[in-house]
Amino acid sequence: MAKRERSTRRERPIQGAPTARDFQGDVRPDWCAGCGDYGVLSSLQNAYAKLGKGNHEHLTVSGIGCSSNLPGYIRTYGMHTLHGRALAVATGAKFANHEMNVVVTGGDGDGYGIGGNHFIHTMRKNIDLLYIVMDNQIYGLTIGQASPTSLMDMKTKSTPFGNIEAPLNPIAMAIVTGATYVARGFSGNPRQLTELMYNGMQHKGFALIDVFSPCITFNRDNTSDFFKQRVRELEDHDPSDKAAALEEAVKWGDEIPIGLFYQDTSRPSLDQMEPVLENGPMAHQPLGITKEQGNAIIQGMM
Ligand SMILES: Cc1ncc(C[n+]2csc(CCOP(=O)(O)OP(=O)(O)O)c2C)c(N)n1
Ligand code: SF4
Repeated sequence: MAKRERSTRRERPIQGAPTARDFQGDVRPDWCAGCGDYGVLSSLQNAYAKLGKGNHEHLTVSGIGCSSNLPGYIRTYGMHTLHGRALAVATGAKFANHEMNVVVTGGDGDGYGIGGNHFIHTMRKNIDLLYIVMDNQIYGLTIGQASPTSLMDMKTKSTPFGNIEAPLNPIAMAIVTGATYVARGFSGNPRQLTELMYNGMQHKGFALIDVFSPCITFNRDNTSDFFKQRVRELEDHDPSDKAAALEEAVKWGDEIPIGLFYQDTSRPSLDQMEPVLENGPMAHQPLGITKEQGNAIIQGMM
C-alpha cells in the first residue's frame, strides 16, 4: 500500500460556494489502486460541496476497516471510532448538536457484522444520520475473511472450501427495521451516488446507502466488472410504496437494482421528538455548572 503523505496545506477557509476540493483532506488515501472506496470518497466530497455548508457544519464518523479510514481523507470534523461502534458514537454526536450534518461511513463487516446490533436499533429509532456502507462483501483490512454479505460458496481466507453461510440483505433489513431512506449505489456510478448522498443528507431520519464498492485485492468474485454488467437503475418505482420496495430489494441475479428503494417522509426522527432539544442543540445550552465543576468532571474521567 502507498505510504501516507501529509501535505503542507494549512487553513483553507471556503471562499464563495464550496467545491469538492474544499472537502479534500490533507492525508492521501492509502487504499490499493483500484479500490472502489475512491469513488465513494469523491462522491461524498461532491455531495458535501453540493449541500453548500461549511466544513465545520459536517461530522464524518467511522468504525474500523479499510473503508473506515475515510474520515482521515476528508476535510470535515471527523471521528475514527471503534470497530462496529460508529453508529453509537454518531448518535451521541447528533444529540449533542442536532444542527450538525452527521455522516457515518464504514464497511459491511464493521456495520452489518460486529456493529449489527447498533445498525438495527439506530434504524428502529430513526436517528437522523446518513450511513454509507462501502459493501465489498469481504473483510479487506484483515486480508480477506468472509463477511455478512459474502455470497454462498465464495472462497475466502476463512472459507477455503466455499462459504456455507447465507448473506444478509441490508436493503430489505433496513426497509423492515425502520430506516426511512434506503438506497443502493455503485462506486462505478459516482453521478448517481453523489445524488443519493446529497438527498440522503437532506432526508430527516435514518438514511442508509449500501454501496457496491469492490475490493480489488481480496474479492475476485464481485468485481467492478461483475457489477457493471448487472446493475440497473430503478425505474418506474415509487419509493413511498414499501411493498414494492421490498420486492425490488430481494432481486439479485443477472440484474441487480440500484437507486432509491424506499423513503418515508412522514415519520419524525428521534431528535424531533425529544423534548430536551426543543430549545436548540444541547451544545448551545448552558451547562448549569461552574468552570471548576466542569474541570473536576473532566479530570475524573482522565
Ligand atoms: C473488536 C475488534 N474485532 C476485530 C477487529 C479486527 N478487524 C478490523 S477491521 C475488520 C473487518 C473490516 O471489514 P469491513 O468492515 O468490511 O471493512 P473493509 O476493510 O473491507 O473496508 C476486523 C475484523 C478489530 N479491529 N476490533
Ligand atoms: S484491501 Fe480491498 S478494501 Fe482494502 S484498500 Fe485494498 S482494495 Fe480496498
